[in-house]
Amino acid sequence: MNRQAIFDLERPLLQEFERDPKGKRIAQILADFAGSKSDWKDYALFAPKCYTRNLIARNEWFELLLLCWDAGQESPIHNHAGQNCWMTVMEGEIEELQYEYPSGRGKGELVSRGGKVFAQGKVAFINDEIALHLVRPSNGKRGVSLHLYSRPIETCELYDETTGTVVVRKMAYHSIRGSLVAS
Ligand code: CSS
Ligand code: FE2
Repeated sequence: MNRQAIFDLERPLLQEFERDPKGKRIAQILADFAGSKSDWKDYALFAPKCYTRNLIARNEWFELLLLCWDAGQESPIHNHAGQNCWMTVMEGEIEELQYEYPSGRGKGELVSRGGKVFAQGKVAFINDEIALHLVRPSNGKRGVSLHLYSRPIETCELYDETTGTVVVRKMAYHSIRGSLVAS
């Protein structure tokens, strides 16, 4: 099997959004990629402090990121700035815990909707109409996931689980197309 360059994923994804802005075939394109041989490991960079966000491609339609989660790392509970988010598992297993979007802001404890574990090659989908969520690797092991946001996300809201308090966070990259970003 030929080794696929991860950067070559941008073109078929872009063609799909130009064909269908809702991206009906996006999940299949990502699942096929997760099952193929690729150079994605060259761009999977971990950090001790926090999971990393490594930019693979960005254009007017979407942003494609490789997220690397060391064992024990997790995202805050967050929303997706009104955008659609697809997540494919490249390595390990990734757990998603969903929470209800509060009808009022800062209105106390968030309501949990439970969780789901995604195995390698599986694709998850979320947006603000579905839920808030927290993402982390499962089974005490590290994990890598490929995330597509359409359209790109500049900021998102973080929610405190016990108080429902919201803060806005500006999204940052750990690396861009393989080059570390100065912090
Ligand atoms: N939205 C989080 C990852 S979980 S979908 C992020 O982009 O950092
Ligand atoms: Fe998310």
